[in-house]
Amino acid sequence: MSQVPLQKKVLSENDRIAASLRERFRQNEVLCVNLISSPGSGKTTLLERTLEVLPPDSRVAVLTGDIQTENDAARLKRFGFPVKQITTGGTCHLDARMIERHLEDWDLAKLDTLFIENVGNLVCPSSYDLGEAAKIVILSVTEGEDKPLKYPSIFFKSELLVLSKTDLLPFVPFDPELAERNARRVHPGMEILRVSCLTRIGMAGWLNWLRQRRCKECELKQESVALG
Ligand SMILES: Nc1nc2c(ncn2[C@@H]2O[C@H](COP(=O)(O)OP(=O)(O)OP(=O)(O)O)[C@@H](O)[C@H]2O)c(=O)[nH]1
Ligand SMILES: [Mg+2]
Repeated sequence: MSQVPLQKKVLSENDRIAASLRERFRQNEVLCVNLISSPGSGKTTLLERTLEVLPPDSRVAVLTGDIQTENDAARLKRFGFPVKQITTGGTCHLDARMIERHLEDWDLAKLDTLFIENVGNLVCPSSYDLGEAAKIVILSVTEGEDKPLKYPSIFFKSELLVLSKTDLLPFVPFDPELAERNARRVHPGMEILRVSCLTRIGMAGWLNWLRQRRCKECELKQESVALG
């Protein structure tokens, strides 16, 4: 079999599992978000700053993906919420089957929000639906304003852009307005938040976005129940 049909088959199998995960998240009213960025843009740090301010009884959990090591899970477990590492052993993205397998012994009815931290990579994760309600792309200010134009797929598919490490703006030649214009050239109307996990400026906006996104998910569920 040539490479193209095989890849199509893999992706359609992934889509089938992702659709069943999406339905399970919907039934259980779980907001699932898929965080995607280049290595080191600040996915785990954003999750650390998020988990540290949540009340201890918050119904959140994290699946964090990496090619090697359990480092990110170890960082995130300190906050007391359920966290699992998915180690891909070389694969440059998470796929829906990995998510399904790692959810086997978690009761989704006990969750409101599931964070998925994808493997650090701006390309491959964009092709794999994980059943999430929203993809979120993180771009740090040390990466260059041109990245939305060079890696358009993930910026097009993501609902939200988090421009991270904004505390470094005085020290790097990076024009945030240009980066945002580039993101909106690829994805008109894209939501954008500027966040520094160091100073925590912008964290309130991020937490508010999460809250509102969760409300939207619950409203969609109620609408679909009302429609029968
Ligand atoms: N100055 C500054 N540094 C940050 C910020 N957020 C993260 N960092 C630093 O950036 C580095 C990488 O952060 P991580 O959160 O590990 O990045 P990641 O995206 O999870 O990395 P991978 O999982 O390896 O892809 C660490 O040294 C963080 O301390 C920020 O807002 N400001
Ligand atoms: Mg990480």
